[in-house]
Amino acid sequence: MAKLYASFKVVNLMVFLEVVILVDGHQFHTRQLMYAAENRALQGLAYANKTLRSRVICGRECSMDERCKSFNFHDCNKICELNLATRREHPENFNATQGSVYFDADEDTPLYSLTDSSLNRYRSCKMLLDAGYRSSGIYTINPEGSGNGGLRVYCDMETDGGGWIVFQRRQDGSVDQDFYRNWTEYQSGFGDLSGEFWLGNDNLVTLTSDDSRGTWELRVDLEDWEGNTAWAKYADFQISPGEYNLNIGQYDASSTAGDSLAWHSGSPFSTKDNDNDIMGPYNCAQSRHGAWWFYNCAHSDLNGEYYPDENAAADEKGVYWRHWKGHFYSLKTCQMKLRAMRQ
Ligand SMILES: *[C@@H]1O[C@H](CO)[C@@H](O)[C@H](O)[C@H]1NC(C)=O
Ligand SMILES: *[C@@H]1O[C@H](CO)[C@@H](O)[C@H](O)[C@H]1NC(C)=O
Ligand SMILES: *[C@@H]1O[C@H](CO)[C@@H](O)[C@H](O)[C@H]1NC(C)=O
Ligand SMILES: [Ca+2]
Repeated sequence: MAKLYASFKVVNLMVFLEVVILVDGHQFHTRQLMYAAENRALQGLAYANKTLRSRVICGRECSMDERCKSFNFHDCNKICELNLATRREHPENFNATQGSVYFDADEDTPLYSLTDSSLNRYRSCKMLLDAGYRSSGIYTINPEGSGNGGLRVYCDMETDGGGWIVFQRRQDGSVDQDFYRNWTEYQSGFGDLSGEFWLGNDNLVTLTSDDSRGTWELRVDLEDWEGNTAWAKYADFQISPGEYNLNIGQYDASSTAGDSLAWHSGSPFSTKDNDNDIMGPYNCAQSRHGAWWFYNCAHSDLNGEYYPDENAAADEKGVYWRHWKGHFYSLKTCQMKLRAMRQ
């Protein structure tokens, strides 16, 4: 019968495991070095998950189980994943994943490390995608003008080639009436990046600021209550400082949702407490319960009230995209996203 004991030290990027094996009273010492690749994970090959305090303890778990060929440790949630295989055996599953570290016994593994200094260079989800980050999720990017801490964003790495910064999402009404908000809230953004949110008009200005004019595309993804989806795409997306005017270029003619936004191009943003529409004292934001680039009101209002079904919105207060489902149909889900075309 064999027993395993292990002790550890962390030397830089390695976990050093000293394993003492007792076989029928005889002691064998083996030393195993585990090498780290930062901001990487081998995905889809875990046979066990545990919540553990550190990467070192995760390494101990791995060393005590002979099935374990490598492990991932996720710093944010302290999840330790023990894997049945290595990155060499499954290179297609070896993904860039911000905030994770991957370990195995291969001394080339640190060559695949993605360091913090390289992360700081990524100005957009597209740059992260090009650097090998293929999983959708929350990342920190560092667009020019975003300050030291960078900007936390949700990257959609799957839709239409990936690399999209999602800046608006509705999906279940969990923030419900909460999209009927004031100017300051739309300015700074609100909600939860993994659920419903608005990223913030100031952030949109920062991302699409002057010298990057013409370098962003806009995509809108919509879903109705029968599971049908549609999308619309535009070139040259920009939000200007001040009143956050919407500027969009060419509508992509292969889009399936119809064009319910070009009509709004050039218009300033309006909220219930900051009326910039062209309807005089009539306040489109208040009558539609939304916040949008209202003109003489709207062909679309994806920040309208969230209804639990399609029919509730006979008053045009819903989440709608007129050229797809009409202005009385309140959609089930929608997302708005932008992607860098060159950087
Ligand atoms: C580990 O956890 C993730 C998500 O938390 C889950 O998707 C995966 O199936 C789990 N794997 C195992 C082997 O339990
Ligand atoms: C990891 O990458 C592989 C290959 O690109 C992909 O199939 C897989 O879905 C990725 N894993 C995750 C969690 O995104
Ligand atoms: C905007 O809404 C927030 C949250 O409800 C509130 O704290 C703030 O005072 C409001 N600002 C204005 C100018 O009404
Ligand atoms: Ca008005």
